[in-house]
Amino acid sequence: MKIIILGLIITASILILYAIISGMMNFEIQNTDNELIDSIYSEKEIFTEAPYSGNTNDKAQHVIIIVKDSWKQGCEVDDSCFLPYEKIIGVGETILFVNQDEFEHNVRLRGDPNYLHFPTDVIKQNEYFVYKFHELGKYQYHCTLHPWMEGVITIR
Ligand SMILES: [Cu+2]
Repeated sequence: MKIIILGLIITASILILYAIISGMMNFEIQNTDNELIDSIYSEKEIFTEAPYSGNTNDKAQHVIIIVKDSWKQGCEVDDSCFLPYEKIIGVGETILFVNQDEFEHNVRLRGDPNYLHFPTDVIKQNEYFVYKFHELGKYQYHCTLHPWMEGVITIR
């Protein structure tokens, strides 16, 4: 009987510890995005918003990076053309896309002829735009100039 109770206490402790650690990790991931977003907004001599871009004036909550040298084929091998490759966010949340490559890129959802940064057709180096996602779903997106550049956004 004592052994069973001891076992339960140990199991509960491990579960609680796991919850605390995973909670801290989530916080860190969120925090990393926030720091990057703040630096993109504040370093105006480096980063500029693409003209007439995005579908919101809300501050960005999440970031997707268009990775340097993704204009060259090869980044698709380890899903590193857009980072993170898959982004999971909530309904009504915003993502800032920033182009860290020297080449121009665009972002288009599969099956949608409009750019997310409509009506601007390209995002230049160090330009960004912010897009708000209103509907649940799993969205695949790509760059039409470099079709190997793909990513996934999940809204839940
Ligand atoms: Cu591209």
